[in-house]
Amino acid sequence: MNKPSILIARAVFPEVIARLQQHFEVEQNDSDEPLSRDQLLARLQGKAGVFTTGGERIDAALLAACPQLRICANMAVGYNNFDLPAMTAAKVLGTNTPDVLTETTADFGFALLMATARRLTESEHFLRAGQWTKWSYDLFAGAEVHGSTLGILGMGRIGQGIARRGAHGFGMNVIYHNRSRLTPELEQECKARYVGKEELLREADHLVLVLPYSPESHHAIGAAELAQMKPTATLVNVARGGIVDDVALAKALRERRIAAAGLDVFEGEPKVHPDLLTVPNVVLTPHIASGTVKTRLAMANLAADNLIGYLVHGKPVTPLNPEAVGS
Ligand code: 8YV
Repeated sequence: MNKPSILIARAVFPEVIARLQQHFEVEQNDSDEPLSRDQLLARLQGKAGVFTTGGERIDAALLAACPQLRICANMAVGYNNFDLPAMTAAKVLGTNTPDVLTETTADFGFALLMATARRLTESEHFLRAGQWTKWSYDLFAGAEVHGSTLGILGMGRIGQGIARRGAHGFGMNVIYHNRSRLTPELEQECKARYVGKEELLREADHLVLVLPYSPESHHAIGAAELAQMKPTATLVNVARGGIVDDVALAKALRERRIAAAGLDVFEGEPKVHPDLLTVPNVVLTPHIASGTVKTRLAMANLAADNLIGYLVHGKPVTPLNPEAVGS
């Protein structure tokens, strides 16, 4: 029997490609460079599945041009690159990679919080530039982490992981806001108290964003929200670019409306707004929150499991819209 054909849209672990080759005719983009929209459309012709990495936009126009496509397997937990209703209408399955990255991403969220509060990169740049000539009482004095109030906006699995680290590891007072409230058991486990968004903004010493991107969460943190935060507060975004209004944030940082920010994601990344590159009180990382070798390999293998599960055995592992295909 002929093997189904799939496209791997971006370079990925060779061992994962080898696994996929056991089941499929595999065409792959060997480069780290994303395919252009036209290249993606051309290379998807005749393919039953595509391994995406979160950057490839799958929408109604692409689906109409690729009628043989049956599954898009994202190597990411976020799937804002998928127009899921359009995929469901076209009977195309979408899958993502939940759970395998939760703890690693929560580790990084906490690392970014600490680096931001304790001014890690700003002080390192100072030292590397040869500017450290003496000790002084307020040299890079930052904000306290232990015992302070940790605010979390978006309390899914990663948000809960960050809450646990804060409450159990650093004795923090954890408050959160989310579309839906956690069960009392989960609230107790995370030692987290549900509050309204305004109270969250007002009370948090450190505010961590972990909510999915959608038109509703676009610029959830803009000038008005930043104005409600404490001037001593830090803001951390490990969710998606576009949730924060980067221009408003750069202005708030420059004017010390808030003390500092830690950003792993940006509007229009990999481009970073030039205003953010020139303010000193921001820690910037290139979307690496899930980036340990073990976790990235687990994510890639889960995306592969979904392709194999659905196209070979009719059963995907982590489907987003199972109703689309009755699986
Ligand atoms: C990915 C992420 O590395 O899982 C997500 O949603 O943001 C990251 O873990 C990125 O999306 C590339 O696939």
